[in-house]
Amino acid sequence: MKRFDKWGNSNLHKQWQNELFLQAKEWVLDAGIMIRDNLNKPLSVMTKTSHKDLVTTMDQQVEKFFTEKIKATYPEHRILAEEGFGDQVTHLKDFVWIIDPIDGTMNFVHQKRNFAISVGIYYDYVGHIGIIYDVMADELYYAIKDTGAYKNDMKLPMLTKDLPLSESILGLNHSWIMENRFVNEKYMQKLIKNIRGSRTYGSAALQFAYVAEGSIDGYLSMRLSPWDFAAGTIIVNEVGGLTTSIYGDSLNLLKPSTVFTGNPYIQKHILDNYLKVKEL
Ligand code: 2AM
Ligand code: CA
Repeated sequence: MKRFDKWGNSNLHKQWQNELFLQAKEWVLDAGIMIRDNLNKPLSVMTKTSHKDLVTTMDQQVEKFFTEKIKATYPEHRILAEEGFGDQVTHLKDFVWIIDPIDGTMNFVHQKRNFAISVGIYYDYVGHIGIIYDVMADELYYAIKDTGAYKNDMKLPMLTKDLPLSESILGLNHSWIMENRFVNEKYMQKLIKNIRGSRTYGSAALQFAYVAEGSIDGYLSMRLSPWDFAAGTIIVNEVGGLTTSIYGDSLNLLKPSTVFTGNPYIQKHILDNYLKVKEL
């Protein structure tokens, strides 16, 4: 059992921040091995809110792995996790781990790739550690607050400030250009014409990681839950990216939300010129 009493109410000490990161990283890599080792074994797939919203026994097994490890090692830490093995989290005082055991479950089930483990660690409402692990590509994206973001052991450069829209790639799905309840689709169709390309990857966490590494320049979603964006916002933030709702508000880590993360220059430009929101 470990305690972080030394931290008291002050900011995290770098040494402890690093220790917590190393522990979280080890568990994430172990969970990745567990998933890869079981990839071709029979899987129970269940639907949750709709036929598009899937959960498998592997999502549950991985989440249980994390909750058991965290509870045994850091009993005072709380856990907000997708499949319900964590705690009822109503505030982000002290330590909270926000976990998606498999982000992109549909990809996991149908494609056996393009899914990720996402772990964000918050302390007194501030995101300190973000880890996104592309399990099949064995690519670990991570950030520790104020020390930068990394892909494996390569430091990711800060995002460029003067990116023209005509050279930008956006991650977004087709619902944005169809009639929808959030935004005027005509402006979104114009946006698609003006950018270089669009992509749909099916994993929110991976798209945050891609924004951080600059392989896409923005990512839009109409509804994400805290475990989908908890780690990603920390990583994108460390390279100077911006993450807000589509209304330009900062995200609440305890509620589902629309999400728009991206290069700071185009994020603001698109918010102001293309996201013509409808009154709810
Ligand atoms: P998940 O696989 O962990 O559920 C797919 O478009 C992306 O959006 C995935 O990252 C998926 O995460 C996330 N998502 C969040 N809420 C969803 C929902 N209700 N249905 C489908 N995907 C959802
Ligand atoms: Ca999930």
